[in-house]
Amino acid sequence: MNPRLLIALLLILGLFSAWPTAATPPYTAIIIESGSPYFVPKSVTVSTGSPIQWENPTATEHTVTHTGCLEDGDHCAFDSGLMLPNGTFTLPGLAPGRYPYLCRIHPIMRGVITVTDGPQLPSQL
Ligand SMILES: [Cu+2]
Repeated sequence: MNPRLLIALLLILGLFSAWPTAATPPYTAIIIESGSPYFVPKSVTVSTGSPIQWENPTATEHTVTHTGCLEDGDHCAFDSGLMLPNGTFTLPGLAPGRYPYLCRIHPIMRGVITVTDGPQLPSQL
């Protein structure tokens, strides 16, 4: 093989393997843990319309419930219902705003989602 062609191929392969989006899931992942801080990361910032997925690798059932769901009226932005062990809950996206949430079963488990109305800045990644 032509050595220049070989070098070009290797460069192209290197570029693709280093492409940051290739191995990144198309959503922000939050892992549930049995100990503090329970939601990892506890605080996330995403741009509007960007999906978020919670994963429950614990041996216990949990919920991901917007605090607005605990009040009267229609301030409930999201409520996972019971998340079984190894279950996941995915939100397709949220309107801009700040969304504190908790686990209905263990209210000590709390996190917060901040949704911005623009593209995510590198400093927030
Ligand atoms: Cu819980």
